[in-house]
Amino acid sequence: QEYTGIKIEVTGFTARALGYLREHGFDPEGKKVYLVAATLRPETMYGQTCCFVSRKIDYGLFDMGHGEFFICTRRSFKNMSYQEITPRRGDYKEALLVNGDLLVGSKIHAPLTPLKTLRVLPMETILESKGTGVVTCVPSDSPDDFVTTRDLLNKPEYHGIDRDWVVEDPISIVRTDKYGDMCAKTLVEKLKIHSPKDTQQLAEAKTLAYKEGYYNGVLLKGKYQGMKVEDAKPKVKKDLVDAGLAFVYNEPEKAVMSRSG
Ligand code: ZZB
Repeated sequence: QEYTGIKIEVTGFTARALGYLREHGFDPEGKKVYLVAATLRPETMYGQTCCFVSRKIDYGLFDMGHGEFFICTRRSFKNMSYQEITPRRGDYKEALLVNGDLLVGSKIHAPLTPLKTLRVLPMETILESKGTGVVTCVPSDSPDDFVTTRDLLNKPEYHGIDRDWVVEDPISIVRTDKYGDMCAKTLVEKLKIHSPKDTQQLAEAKTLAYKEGYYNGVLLKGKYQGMKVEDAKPKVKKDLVDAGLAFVYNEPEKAVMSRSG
């Protein structure tokens, strides 16, 4: 599986996170710290509304050299370390472990989205065994993201977040004849998906959204506006990589298999 690793800069840690980091000898002042989200849909980065982490995951903070740090699962950083992405081949010792809970509420800056400042929010269904354990939220085109966002808006206290951190409206970025400008919303309603825990229906919605978006979608935003998704996807990806905002990251076969049991 080939993912695009999107570098989402942390522009403001919460006071709680700052306290923890400093207490453990890491001062983010003057450094660039990135949450690395693994995506299969780089062309949808125009529609990011937040970045998801899991409270069940202890992420590593990894030194990338030149004052840059990555936050992602150790498993994914280990893979990266054998793909010429990190400073030293086979070196995947984190500087520090940071639980996802500490990151929730932090301010971030993500590439291509028109929203200047986004927040880190919790997603319970993130798998530690896939990608980087960090998921960028595109509620217009990802049914999982749409449903999780709706759940956060409905029960902010339960989720231990400030409702203001959640962007209410998805950004339309891809149009298909079948599902309109917000395929995730359309599919979630059509399949009557109520909760992020409706995993089976969500998997079905995701498959339909991938297919329709890829083969029949037209991009509505950015430099390649009006182009078919199929054609725009590699171009957006290349632009992001060339600008140093993303990198290509491969997930070995073994890890892909372990996620289906
Ligand atoms: C942005 C995005 C926009 C995504 C979209 C999808 C869609 P897959 O197909 O099962 O390999 N993801 C990445 N890592 C994880 C994880 N550890 N746990 C849960 N979800 C994860 O899934 C890859 C996609 O699932 C990734 O691409 C990411 O969300 C999420 F419009 O990034 B995506 C129809 C889907 N649309």
